[in-house]
Amino acid sequence: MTSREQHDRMANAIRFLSMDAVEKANSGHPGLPMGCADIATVLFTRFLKYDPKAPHWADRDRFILSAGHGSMLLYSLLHLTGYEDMTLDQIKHFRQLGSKTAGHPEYGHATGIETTTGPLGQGLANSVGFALGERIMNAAFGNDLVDHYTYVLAGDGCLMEGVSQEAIALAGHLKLNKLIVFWDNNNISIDGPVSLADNTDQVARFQASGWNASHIDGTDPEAIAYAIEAARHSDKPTMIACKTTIGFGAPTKAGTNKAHGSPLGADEIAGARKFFNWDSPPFEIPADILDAWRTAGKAGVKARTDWEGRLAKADAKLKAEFERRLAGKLPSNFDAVIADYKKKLSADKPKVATRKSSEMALEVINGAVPETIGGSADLTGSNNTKTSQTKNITSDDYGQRYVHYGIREHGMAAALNGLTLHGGLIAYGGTFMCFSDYARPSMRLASLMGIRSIFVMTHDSIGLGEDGPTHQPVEHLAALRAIPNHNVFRPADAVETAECWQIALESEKTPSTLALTRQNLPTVRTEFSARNLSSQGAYELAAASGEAAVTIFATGSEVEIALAARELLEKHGHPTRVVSVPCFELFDQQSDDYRRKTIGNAPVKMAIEAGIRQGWDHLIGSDGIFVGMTGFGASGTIEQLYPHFGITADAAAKAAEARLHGK
Ligand SMILES: Cc1ncc(C[n+]2csc(CCOP(=O)(O)OP(=O)(O)O)c2C)c(N)n1
Repeated sequence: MTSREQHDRMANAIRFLSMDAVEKANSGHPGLPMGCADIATVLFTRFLKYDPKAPHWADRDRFILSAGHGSMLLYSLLHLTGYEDMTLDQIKHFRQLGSKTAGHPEYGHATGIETTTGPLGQGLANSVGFALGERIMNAAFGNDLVDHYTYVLAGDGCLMEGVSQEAIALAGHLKLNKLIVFWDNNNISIDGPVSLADNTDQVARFQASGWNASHIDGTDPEAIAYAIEAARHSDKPTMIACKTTIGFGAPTKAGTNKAHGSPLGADEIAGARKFFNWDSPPFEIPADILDAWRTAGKAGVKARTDWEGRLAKADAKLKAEFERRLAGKLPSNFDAVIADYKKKLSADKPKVATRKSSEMALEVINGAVPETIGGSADLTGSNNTKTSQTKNITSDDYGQRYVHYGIREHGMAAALNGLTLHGGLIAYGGTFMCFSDYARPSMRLASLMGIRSIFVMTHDSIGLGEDGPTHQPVEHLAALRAIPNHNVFRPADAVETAECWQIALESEKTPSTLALTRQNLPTVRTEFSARNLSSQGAYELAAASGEAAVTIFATGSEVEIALAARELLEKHGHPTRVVSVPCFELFDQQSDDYRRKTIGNAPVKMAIEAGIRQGWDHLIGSDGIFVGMTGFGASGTIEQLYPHFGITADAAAKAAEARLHGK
């Protein structure tokens, strides 16, 4: 049991490392670590189950710093408790290029960083996925292997962001009782007191969403411990409103926004040294305090080795399956399953919407890959995300595979990231493509983190018809393609859809978006190819009858139009080839040779896509012909809309001929 004095000195070690690192970097946020040091110390010395020597231990508790600007709190904790890659040198190089101690915690930079945070609210929203992932894995593998908590530290900013409400409501609904959130209730944000912009009764708000919530003194270690203990035995998620002081200990800046996001300055730090009676020079931790921290960091070794013992003794099949899933590897027969399915599709030649093709592919995938977790933001019947294997996950039954996320696209996308990061699961979720805008902040973070979240975006163009321009994506393909490390797939038929799903599942370090149609499309890949042609990003689907005069590039629903335009042009004596382009990003990764060959030298290059032109010039050149959208869509039938916007085979063929004739 740590004495109060010992606790204080341990907490002060966090405070001084944070102050010193921000000071040396000449930028950063000292206020949060100084205010929350007591909470962090109690959690990491008395409750959190972790082992710095085994940072990836599957059954560790997760700690998520949702208020990512307070990154020095996390870096200090990782250093003090003995994470090997979080050296003092890293702390001294806080925010410097190439260091692990980035401005905000970045997943993959250092061990112990469970998710990338900084965009406020994301960590909190991820945590719903983490906590749900724990319950799902627990249901699959039992208490012996999976039984851990998810702790979150969130600030006023996290709670003000809209995504927090989506997350809180979902967690309350699913009764994720092993989710414990500390709210750094310090009344201060950047502009000044929180009351400038918000007067929400946060405790009442959480309670209204099905949480336990109560106020405590966030600087009183016993109050913190008592609240955590109670939270761990709760049947609901818990929010602990911790009254703290931003920049606690800084003589004039504490309790003000001046302590939020800039170095305190030499005078304030000198004052804090006096206040805390801390006479060590910058970056030096008194040996007894460092020892105490390192001892705390070893407390989880027994729990970890006990767990390893249980895993070693587990049923061999269960153990192998657990390890496969945690390693993120697909079942060994996966490729064969997809190949068989593709063979069948090329023979059957179904004429279905790609959202339906996606459901058909998922029926095969979900049968072969037990770790997929499906879901939709209240558009299940439209997104076709549910299959025979995926029954509803409820607060009474986490042993199922489908999440009704409610009308919460952003919360869903953030939860998908949390499920993915938890490990052992492959999570996908659907909405209308137009509402990818509502999910985009989390989609971007999936790309930044390099994780396998999968976003199913149906109703991917004006082809959705009468719902009109509010629902018709126009710029969304370009906008999503603009995100680095994000595979945006727009398959043309059932075969390409199966291939794109296969790539999405196999892309362990890249999230995927599947853009899928509402309208039916014929099978264009009528000849079976064992190779995944979509994995090249673009490939010649139909060759020209002679030396190509025209190359038409198209994606998704417009491949059918491109093929019809080709027919017309060929009939008029213009050899024309069609290149299907299911994924820009993958095409960009091909060899120069393949790219050159696929783009070809036809004098006329044309692209057909029912979206905006942006991004296409790198295939068709700035002088290429683009048949697509130049503004918003309209409400009408699909049969009216395509001709209305000039996206037809006839219009495409005429445009190509005009160009061939020099007009
Ligand atoms: C989505 C998003 N919007 C804005 C910011 C910029 N920002 C960083 S911290 C902050 C204020 C946060 O206030 P609070 O959570 O109370 O943190 P504290 O001042 O207590 O450290 C803002 C607006 C951000 N990081 N993320």
